[in-house]
Amino acid sequence: MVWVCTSLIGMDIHSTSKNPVTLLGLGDMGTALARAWLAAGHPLTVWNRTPEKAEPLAGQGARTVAGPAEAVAAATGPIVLCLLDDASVGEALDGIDLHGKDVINLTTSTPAQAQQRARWAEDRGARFLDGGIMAIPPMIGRPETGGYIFYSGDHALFERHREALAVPAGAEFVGEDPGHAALHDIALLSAMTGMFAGITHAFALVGPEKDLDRARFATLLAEWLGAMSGAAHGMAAQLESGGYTEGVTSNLAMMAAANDTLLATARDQSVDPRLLTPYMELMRLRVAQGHGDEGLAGAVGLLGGE
Ligand code: FVH
Repeated sequence: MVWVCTSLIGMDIHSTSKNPVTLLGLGDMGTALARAWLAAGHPLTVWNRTPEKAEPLAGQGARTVAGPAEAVAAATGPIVLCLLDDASVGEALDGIDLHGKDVINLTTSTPAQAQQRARWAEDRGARFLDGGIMAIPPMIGRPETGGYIFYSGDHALFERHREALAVPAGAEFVGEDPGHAALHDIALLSAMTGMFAGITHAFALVGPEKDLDRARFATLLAEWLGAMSGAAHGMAAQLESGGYTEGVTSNLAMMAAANDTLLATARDQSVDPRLLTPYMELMRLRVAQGHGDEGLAGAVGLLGGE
């Protein structure tokens, strides 16, 4: 019985000793992050340029401060930035003493901006991690949705705050180069953009068909895209080995020929093919270079970036 009581007291102490978090930026994403940390019992200090956005969080237990300098000065744990863009980070923290502080920037940035922001923070005596959020606000604080955040930069800093960082979404460290989280983030968002372009074209194709069940079509579309997304693994293996014909089941020459059927159908349905043609042009070029027996990996080099 004595042991049980001690154990319960121990649990109690633990639950009230969560790492304090300071959060600058209470837009849609910042507010979702704030709610997740509050729900998990982390003491939270918040600041937002437009102070009214902090009021509901104050009612839920957050401490609000009047300005970013006050928030930073009071911070004893991670200072998380979730602002509109890199320029707003510079504006919000301009002239503020960051010496000895742990700065974690979840604002979407380019890899170059993230690297530059890391140098900027370190020049001011701060430790720095950059993050790229792979989630939308309703996914925050709900692990079952599969949202996560890429982190890169100071690995020791990531480990120090790992528990707090894992509260809003999964925490995935992708390297000590501070630009790597943004690189992963932007690469995945770019792939998503291509996918949305394909979905847009598909709905335009079936658009005039009055008797088509769009909900059923959407299910088929999502399942097909899911099945085809496995091609990423094959491309990665070929790019690693340099053997672009290894294990090819659907070669480029066949796909380029099928593209003519895709374009003819777009024409018949009076659909503008502009979302597809740049990629088809790349495939045609690779075939014209004599690589019709390859899969899609050879097209990567045509875009540069090597
Ligand atoms: N929302 C989403 O779906 C995406 C999911 C993936 C990651 N993004 C990135 O997260 C950053 C914040 O996004 P957000 O959704 O919170 O954006 P907004 O609701 O527009 O809020 C923007 C906040 O930034 C503040 N702000 C803007 N400029 C300044 C400035 N010069 N100085 C200080 N703060 C600034 C703004 O303040 P206010 O307008 O309320 O006064 C908001 O707090 C973003 O990088 C996304 O790409 C979200």
